Amino acid sequence: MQVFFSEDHRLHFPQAELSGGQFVTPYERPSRVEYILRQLRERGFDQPADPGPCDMAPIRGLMDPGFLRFLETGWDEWIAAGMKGEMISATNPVRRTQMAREPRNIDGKLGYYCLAQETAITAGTWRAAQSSAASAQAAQRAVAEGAGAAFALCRPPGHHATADMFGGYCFLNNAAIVAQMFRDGGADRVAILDIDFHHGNGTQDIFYERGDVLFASIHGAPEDAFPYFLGYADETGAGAGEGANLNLPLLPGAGWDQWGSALDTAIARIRDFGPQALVVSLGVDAFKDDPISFFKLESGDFTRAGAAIARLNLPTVFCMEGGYAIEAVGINTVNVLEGFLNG
Ligand code: SP5
Ligand code: ZN
Repeated sequence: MQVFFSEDHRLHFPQAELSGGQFVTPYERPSRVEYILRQLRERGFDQPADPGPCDMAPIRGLMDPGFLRFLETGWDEWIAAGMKGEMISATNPVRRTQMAREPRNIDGKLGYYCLAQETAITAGTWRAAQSSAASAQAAQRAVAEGAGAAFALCRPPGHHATADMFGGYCFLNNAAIVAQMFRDGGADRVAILDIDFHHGNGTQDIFYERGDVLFASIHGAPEDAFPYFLGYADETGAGAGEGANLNLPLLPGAGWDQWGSALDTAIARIRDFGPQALVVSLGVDAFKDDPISFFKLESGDFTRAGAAIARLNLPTVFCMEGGYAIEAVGINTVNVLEGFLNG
């Protein structure tokens, strides 16, 4: 399986994450990928290939122009305004406020485009986000050209980012970009399977009213888990997208019995949908020792998940998402890929 990865992820390394009322070292940190690279190497995967530059055309087609402008120029504006720290949002549009007017002030703009304050923007964030999307795009091209599957070792992750908001450690929605590229390349229907512990609110939102991209997600129930305000089972899609959104929320403590059976449900729905390509939002934060999550998967369960996904027999792009039990992130990620290859 081809692997795509850019060293430019290192340009995004905020010092601060607001967590439990304290600033902590961000859970989503550069060293996560070292553990994944090491497992790939030790277990005989191809040397990761550099993806080359990010193609902004498919991204501009999917994302809000004001949001992209903000990501591109926000840091310079922030510094020019005399701000001293990382870009951490303090004021957001909420119930009964204006949702459609971008403020002129950079602090206002930051709040306008932010969906969760744990995520800071720094000088190199935009370039890192582009390099992450570039890996996803290179994986898509490889699969479109006939590779059965490819792994995009994306960092920062993507599935919380909407067309017009960043947060949940995400800036550009890599899985959504890949799905759209498959559509643009001639696939009539594309499925996205999101196995990250957190609900992929951004991906769901981007495709919610579309019937050509199925989104299926297994995640911590929104009553109990980030991103809290989306991910309920009764969100089934709207308009042309009615029936093309499947949320499988699970309660704290869910292990393989429940998670594996939710995976079977998601896979059955994907099979019924009849897609020509599959995108997997591959988070491994459903692991039992994950510091910010509450499922109980064992490392071996990730191998079983990969094997189950392989039974769909579809051209597949894996995009890396979350996973914060740092020592186990590589093992669990590569278990999914190996389970897929042997499945
Ligand atoms: C890609 C991805 O996995 N993003 C996850 C973003 C989660 N952000 C906030 C999580 C808040 C959890 N707080 C737990 C505190 C543990 N001491
Ligand atoms: Zn996650």
